[in-house]
Amino acid sequence: GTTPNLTKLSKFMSLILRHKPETIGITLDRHGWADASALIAGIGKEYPTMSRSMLEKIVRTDNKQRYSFNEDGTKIRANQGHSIPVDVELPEAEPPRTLYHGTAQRFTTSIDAEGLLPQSRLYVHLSPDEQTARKVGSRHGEPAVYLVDAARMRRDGYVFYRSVNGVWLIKTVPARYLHRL
Ligand code: HQG
Repeated sequence: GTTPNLTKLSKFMSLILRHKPETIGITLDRHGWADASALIAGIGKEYPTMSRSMLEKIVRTDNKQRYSFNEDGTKIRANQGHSIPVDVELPEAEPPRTLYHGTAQRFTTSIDAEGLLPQSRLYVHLSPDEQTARKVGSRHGEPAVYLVDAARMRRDGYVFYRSVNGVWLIKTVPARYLHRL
């Protein structure tokens, strides 16, 4: 059906626009933009149903609003989640007093010792509510959720960024600001 197909295409787009553009022989500029026509042509080699209208539909309907077009629609990028070092011009933002991080239970010993590290990505990803965090954690196994004392981090000078799709990003979260729920 149409819906699972779009999900599959969106997953493939995440791989290309966040991690491995070389998979389809394209590059990203330093702000993470890919040429939309090149992306469509590249994806089309693996998935012949790919088209401009399908790309627009994916961007419009993606359940986490993962992608954005530039103003004239010639370029496209992922809003967050990159492992390759691009600057998507994230705005600094004032976080709510508490944020959440969902992870797997098996990572908690390490997190309690080292705090949250970005691992393969550019930033640690934080969620605005516990339920979202639990979902994020479930991707990795039996979930565990941490409360992040964002108010105290702000007082201590940490900078938070908010991606256009509402994900909170920060370089690291030392263990002293974490409380396991
Ligand atoms: C864990 C999805 C051991 C961290 C989601 C996480 C998100 C540590 C894993 C976005 C650690 C990295 C990102 C430490 C952190 N020791 N483990 N010191 N510090 N970790 O996938 O946050 O659907 O790179 O807890 O919704 O799970 O792709 O990060 O479990 O927004 O759009 O290391 O990806 O969005 O895993 O997910 P990930 P994440 P999309």
